[in-house]
Amino acid sequence: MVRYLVTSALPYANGPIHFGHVVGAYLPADVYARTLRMQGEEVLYVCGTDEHGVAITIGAEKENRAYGEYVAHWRGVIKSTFDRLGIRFDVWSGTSISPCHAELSQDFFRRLDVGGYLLQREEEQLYCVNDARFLADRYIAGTCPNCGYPEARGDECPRCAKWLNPLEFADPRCKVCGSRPEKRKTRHWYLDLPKLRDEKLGAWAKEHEWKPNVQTFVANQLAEVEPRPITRDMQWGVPVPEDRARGERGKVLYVWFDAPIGYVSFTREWADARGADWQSWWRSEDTRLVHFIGKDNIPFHCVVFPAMLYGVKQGYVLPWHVPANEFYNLEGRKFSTSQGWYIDLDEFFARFDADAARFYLLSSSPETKDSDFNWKDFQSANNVLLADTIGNLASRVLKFLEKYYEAKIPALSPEHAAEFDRILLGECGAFADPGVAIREFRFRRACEELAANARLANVFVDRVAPWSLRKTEPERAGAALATCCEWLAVLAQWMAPILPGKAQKLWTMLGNLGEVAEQGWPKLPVAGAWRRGLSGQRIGQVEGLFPKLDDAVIQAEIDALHRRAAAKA
Ligand code: B3M
Ligand code: ZN
Repeated sequence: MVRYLVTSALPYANGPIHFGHVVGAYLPADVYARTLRMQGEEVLYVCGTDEHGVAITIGAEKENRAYGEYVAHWRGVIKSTFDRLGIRFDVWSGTSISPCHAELSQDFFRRLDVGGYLLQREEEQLYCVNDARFLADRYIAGTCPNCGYPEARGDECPRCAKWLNPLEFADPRCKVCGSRPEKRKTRHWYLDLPKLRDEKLGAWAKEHEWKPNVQTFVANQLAEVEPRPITRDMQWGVPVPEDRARGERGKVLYVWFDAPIGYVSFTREWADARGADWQSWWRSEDTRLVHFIGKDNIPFHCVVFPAMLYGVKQGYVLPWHVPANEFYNLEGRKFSTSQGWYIDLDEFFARFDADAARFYLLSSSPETKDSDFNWKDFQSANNVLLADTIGNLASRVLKFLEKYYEAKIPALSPEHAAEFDRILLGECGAFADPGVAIREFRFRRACEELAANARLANVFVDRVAPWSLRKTEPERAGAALATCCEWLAVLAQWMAPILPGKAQKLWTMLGNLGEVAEQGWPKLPVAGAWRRGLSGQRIGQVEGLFPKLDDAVIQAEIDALHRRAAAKA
């Protein structure tokens, strides 16, 4: 049987995550996993933090904290943001703590080396005599040879954005101690990507029908691919395995080499904890491996990691889909903590509802081009699509039952059922199963369809007008309301992956027991064969589902954003 192995890019344990990350790689994956589960598929959703690399060692050193303690802090902070957003992984771990991660990463290196897919090359790099270490890119400062900016970093110039080779600095400086480093020879390992492309990846990449943005990118990347260095001279990371080091010391695997192996080691950690078989997930033709990522991670997920998975010759599956998103901005500008252009998520969740945020983020997500979080659009998604459309449908139907039908779902004769099916399913417009769009990674569309489905049900209510029928034809009015309740139950199930909290609330308000997410996935209703038979059921406590957001509340957020950015500037 097919199984879905779903991953989200492992966030760096180096700072908080923002809505740009959330909408790029986490929220769509969570919705995808929840939907497939309701549809009866076997799904495993894997994530955790990426905890090695220079960005992290510099971050920790700045704060004078031990690396392990520093990454543990961010691992926890990031996880709590995901918890608040209702993003639920089956396993959450970290590359510096997962029990088999180092060993497995070394095993990948070893097998690639034995298989002839690694090259060793000697090169010159800057070495700080004072600190007795090689300086990886960001540990070096100097004057930009391109624009003359005196504080350029070893990897790029923050002023002119040019990628730099630190050997070109006339005045290189060690960022740790300020002394002038010297050039020394060092040997590094490179992954022979051209060879892996010619053997396998080139043909494999052509077999796929991925999103056009991904497809084009990968084709270009493969055409000009070169061997890539996969080791670094530093202490923090997975050491190059001794039996393959050929006398070299003080070298670790490059962070982008070990990080994606985290998907495998975290799966193994999950499986070991419950006596399950991790190999049936990673080494089985039945597995569909789906990587949710932002577009900057495409090369590693579509070229480098597949090359590694193939090169170890262990029967690993290669990715089935890589639904990469474009970039997400905030009110027309890049999210930037240092420039004050961000949304503090603690403050956000103190004031706003997580489900409303999920819905808005998905309905504005950068699926085919860059897009924006925009406060006014958030307000309108909440007020118009959620409150006026979905919330209003639920509350007008259920409040009426509370008031005039002793809080019970009324009876429904076969004649009335047939009449109302004709109207609801035939005359109000075409309903859409949002699960279809979700399986195609079209989350914006799924959100539109949820709202559109509720809108059509509102058309039904307006047309049949049970409120005015109640006095003249009480049975027919009751039957119409029962039809609405049946419809609301379907809607609650369809809402569950995107709006898990509100879907459960609606489900319970209808008087249903249990978890809505465990009810399976409803098919598109067909006349005469879609009702579950709710008549006679006592409804639950009726409450508003989506409180409206006032202009003043939204304006205050916009003002605060601009004030914070001005203060930083
Ligand atoms: N740590 C995330 C980033 O580039 C990076 C992803 C790793 S996925 C294996 O922001
Ligand atoms: Zn130094």
